[in-house]
Amino acid sequence: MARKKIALIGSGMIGGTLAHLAAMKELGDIVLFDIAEGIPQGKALDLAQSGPVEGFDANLKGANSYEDIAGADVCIVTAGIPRKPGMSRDDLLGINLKVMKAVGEGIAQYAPDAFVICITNPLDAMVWALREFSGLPHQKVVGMAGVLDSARFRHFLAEEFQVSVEDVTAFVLGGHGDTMVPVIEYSTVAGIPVPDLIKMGWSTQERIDAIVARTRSGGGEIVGLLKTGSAFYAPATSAIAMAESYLKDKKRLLPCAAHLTGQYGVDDLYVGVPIVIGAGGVERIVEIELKGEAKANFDTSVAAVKELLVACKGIDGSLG
Ligand code: A3D
Repeated sequence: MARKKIALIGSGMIGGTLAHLAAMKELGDIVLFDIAEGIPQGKALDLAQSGPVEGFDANLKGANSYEDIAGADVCIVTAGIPRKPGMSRDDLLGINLKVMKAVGEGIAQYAPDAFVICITNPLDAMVWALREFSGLPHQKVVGMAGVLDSARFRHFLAEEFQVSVEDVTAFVLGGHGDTMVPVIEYSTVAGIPVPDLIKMGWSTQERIDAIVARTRSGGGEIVGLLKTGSAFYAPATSAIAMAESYLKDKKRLLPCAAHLTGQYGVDDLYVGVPIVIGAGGVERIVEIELKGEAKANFDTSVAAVKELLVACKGIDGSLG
């Protein structure tokens, strides 16, 4: 069987890390694409030279032309600019919307059968716009945010409970932004829900509230520390988990930004919800019952995503 082909659109911090992970996991041959000349070629060569030491077989190629992504099975999009300190994800809107137009058209022309994972911020608006510009089926275009936000929540919970991260499951739903919704009722240690652990004296409501708040501003915390860009290791790992589920038809249930058509009372928006990713792309949208505060937070989050789409449509009339 021929190797799969993975196209990374954007070869910056996340793009390079994606290439490294995809090569180490032997997910397929890799094309690093960027508008910057030399960067994708340099990263591809550097990574290829790590192959003999690591023992992976993968062709790595750097490219500045969309022709090179032809026939890709998976495209992971990080093209654009990342947040700088003091900049909100929404400030990025105008610049990255233009980038999504170019990327969407490139994918439509050269890799129309690909499973596309968008990472570029502001995520929920960019994945929607990328789908519109590319014209690909909705089930083949998803956004990465929930896996990362949930991983941050899991990391903080594992630290709080002093247990292995492996045994902590967590759900962060809604938009990727300050309104994201860490759902504590569905977050567990080996199946024991967090509210039960609070009752058992493992933590207090106040401490969990602080963890929820830290998760919500998890990206900003890293931007503040790095000063020159945003997180890239965990975002790349999260997108690779999604790509792997598609390529290997693993049917993992992961929180991702998916296109909703009535689920959760939302129509024609990309919002973070649990989905099953398999060979068909988004094979199922899982509708869990959200109550009380979680429901209110989810609705606030949806309203924030809607506002972003109105802004996108204002900037680019073709998105009407
Ligand atoms: P960075 O290292 O700047 O890489 C972006 C790359 O995109 C650069 O190499 C640019 O040259 C390239 N680029 C710019 N315009 C184009 C274009 N038109 N076509 C092709 N390539 C282009 O950024 P990064 O890798 O750190 O982050 C990439 C994106 O991911 C940013 O928008 C971040 O805000 C976003 N991000 C999202 C999350 C989520 O959880 C959703 C997390 C972290 C970062």
